[in-house]
Amino acid sequence: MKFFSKPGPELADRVPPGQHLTNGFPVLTYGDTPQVDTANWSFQVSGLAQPQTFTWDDFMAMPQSEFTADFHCVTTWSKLDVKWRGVKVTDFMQQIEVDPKAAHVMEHCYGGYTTNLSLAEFVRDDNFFAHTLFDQPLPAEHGGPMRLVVPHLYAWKSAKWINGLEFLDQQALGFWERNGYHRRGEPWAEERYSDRF
Ligand SMILES: Nc1nc2c(c(=O)[nH]1)N[C@H]1C(S)=C(S)[C@@H](COP(=O)(O)O)O[C@H]1N2
Ligand SMILES: [Mo]
Repeated sequence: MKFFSKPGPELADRVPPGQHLTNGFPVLTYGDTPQVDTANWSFQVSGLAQPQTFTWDDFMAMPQSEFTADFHCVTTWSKLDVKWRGVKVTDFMQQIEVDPKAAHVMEHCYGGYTTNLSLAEFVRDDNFFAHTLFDQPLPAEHGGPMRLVVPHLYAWKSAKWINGLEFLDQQALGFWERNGYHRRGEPWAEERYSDRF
């Protein structure tokens, strides 16, 4: 059986250079899968923003949206048309007060994983917090109960088990970014590895 395929011409313009399509949904986790239930889940806003803590119910009370997005892992697999449900980043941003000096964001997770992006890359219409995958509660191995999805960047920016955002005036590096991966990670530009090594 063939799991990875070369895209046909009709899909080729959706698959970034050096990527292959997969029909399954591989799990890519560094370390153990945290087990977090929604009753104990909490989400912290820190750094250059009004400090705030959100519960699961707080997130469920925000506007809920459906998303279909392509997913590109830097290890060269891409999955097209992943169906999610959750909260748009732009809707979430209505709930918080960010200092005008903030220009970067660090995503924090249960388990200690971090990943960074600029505020402009974070606050986009196509980014979202996801709690549902293909009409099922987001499985723990895919980041449940809640993950961020940033479709326009390599998937290591899509933090699983997300539990906080830290707003920063300067760029800081997250886990993979400190370990040789690109600070931005745009798949169409093949920003895979850091140029500092
Ligand atoms: N907390 C956390 N988030 C993470 C990771 C991780 O190891 N820990 N791996 C990243 C990487 S490299 C990828 S490709 C995607 C994979 O998501 P998936 O396991 O749902 O396919 O999650 C990203 N988010
Ligand atoms: Mo990845």
